[in-house]
Amino acid sequence: MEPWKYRFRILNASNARFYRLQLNSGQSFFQIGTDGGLLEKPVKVKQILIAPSERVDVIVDFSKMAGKKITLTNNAPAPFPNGGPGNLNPNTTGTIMQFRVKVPLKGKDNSKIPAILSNITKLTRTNVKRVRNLPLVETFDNYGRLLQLLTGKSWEGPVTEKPTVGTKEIWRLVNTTADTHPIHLHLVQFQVLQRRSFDVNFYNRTGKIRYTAPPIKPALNERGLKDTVRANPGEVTEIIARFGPFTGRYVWHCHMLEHEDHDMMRPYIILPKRK
Ligand SMILES: [Cu+2]
Repeated sequence: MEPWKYRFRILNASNARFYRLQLNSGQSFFQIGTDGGLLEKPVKVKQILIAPSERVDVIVDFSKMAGKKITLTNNAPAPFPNGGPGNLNPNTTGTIMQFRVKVPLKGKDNSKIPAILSNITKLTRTNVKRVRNLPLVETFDNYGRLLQLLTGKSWEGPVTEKPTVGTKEIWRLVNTTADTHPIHLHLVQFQVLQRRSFDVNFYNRTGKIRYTAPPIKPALNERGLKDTVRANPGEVTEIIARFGPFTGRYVWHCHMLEHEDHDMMRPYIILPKRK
């Protein structure tokens, strides 16, 4: 590599593993994009957490690193976030790749990261057509195997999420399980509104959300267009979307392969406007 800035588009294509990326040089990343495009402003971060199917668009500045070797590392536990350190080996899953800045600069580097990258219209709570509580639950099937479900229903169950085309909805992902699930919606790009801890036992008994802490805003590098969001255990993750522009049948699912296959995937239907 040459000693200047490089742009990397990173996709977590693992079945189930999360990565918390860091550069062992202590350098920051400049994150410029999320799943659905550019952020409004670059966000300087020392580490980047990325779940299966999430994407990040980053710039790493190697301009002062001529002759250096820089390793991209991972320190996310598996399963995330409560897995033991035994599942993270610094020599295998803890090491991702190495950059060697050993090619001389070919031309003058005048590049700058723009201060403003895009303009994202914030979706607000006004005129929201519907707020849905959508529990993520874990149980066992008839053979004693783990069964993960969205809203307690299987893939074959009747469709229950039917937004009308062009309307805004808030989906509350109520995670009663012990894992973070990367929840992915087809067709739409959504925005993350907030995450908030709730009383899981109370919810399991009554089906009602009792919050136990104030809401937390999404991280600065999540405040863009997203189609996959990390729904953490014991938290209600609120996302907002305008459903469209097409009608029809789509899906939403956890993007961990072993979860979506058994059976954390549900159809949803975008209905036409009523005449
Ligand atoms: Cu999952």
